Amino acid sequence: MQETRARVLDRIAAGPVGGPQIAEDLGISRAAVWKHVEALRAAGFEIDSAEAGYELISIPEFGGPAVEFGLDAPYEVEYHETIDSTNARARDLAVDGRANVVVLADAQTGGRGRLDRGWSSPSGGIWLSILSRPQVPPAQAPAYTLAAAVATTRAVREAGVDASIKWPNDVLVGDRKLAGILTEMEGEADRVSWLVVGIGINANVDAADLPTDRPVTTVREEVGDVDRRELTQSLLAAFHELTVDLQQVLPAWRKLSSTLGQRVRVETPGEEIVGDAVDVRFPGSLVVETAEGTREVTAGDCEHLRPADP
Ligand code: BT5
Repeated sequence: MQETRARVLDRIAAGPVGGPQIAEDLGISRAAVWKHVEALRAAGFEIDSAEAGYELISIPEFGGPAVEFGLDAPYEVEYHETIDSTNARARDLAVDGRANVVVLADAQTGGRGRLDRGWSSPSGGIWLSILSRPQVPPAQAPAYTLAAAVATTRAVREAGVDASIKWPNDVLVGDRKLAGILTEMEGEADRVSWLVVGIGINANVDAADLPTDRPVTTVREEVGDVDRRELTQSLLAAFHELTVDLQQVLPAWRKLSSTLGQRVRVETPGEEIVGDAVDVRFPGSLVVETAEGTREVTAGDCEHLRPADP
């Protein structure tokens, strides 16, 4: 949201406050205040103008201004009712030189998973991509994926969903997938140029509208519909807080992961590794004890095996 408009909104939220008072405090004209109020109303903020001045009655349920209002993280939020892919849009913004932008959508028509897989994104979900330019080497990018999984898991747990993380980036309830993360970046040998962390949460959607090739679930199925604005704000605040100091990520991830202690099969680009997942190491590799010794796996698809599986 434009900075002056955000300040007008903050004043009204702390109100009731008269237009002339806002104009004086912010050093703008009364006409400008009125224009900002009209724009806020058009964005869905219900603002009463009574004798005591402007009063904030309600905020929109979802959308860019709604998520930005009261957000405890330094992101601008660009909202789309429908978009092909928030990751694709965030990449375009990266090329334009932007940073600290969250692209958020109600629905995606071309949502993407890893390795060119598709990602179903019907209306009612939380589909978002966080564009940032962290001053770190590209090798540390996996820590952001783990941070996103932690932030997502914390946020959905606050909403009452019993979620945990399957290495590296799946948020599951039991063995059913609730959310996925797709991290993309561009960088040189020693520094990330831009990083896009895409997070898709099956929030207020029916599981019947999602693919059936793997077990899936939604917040709606688990606990009923959630306040998407609150969930998104909580997720973004947690992600920001974790990524300010990446050393916090692994301890937080270990606490929320269901992979550690499990027998796993990891499909890596070159081979299949089977063993016991014993730890995760910075910036995000999985340590697996196999029959041939200890392996550290940096990327791949992980499957939890039941003890009886070969
Ligand atoms: C992921 O890929 O889990 C990463 C998903 C990232 C999606 C977000 S939404 C916002 C942003 N914009 C984008 O375009 N993408 C990101 P992967 O681990 O490869 O899982 C993909 C597989 O999950 C598919 O092949 C399906 O089997 C399954 N799948 C597809 N849609 C799903 C959904 N909504 N919920 C659960 N599973 C799904």
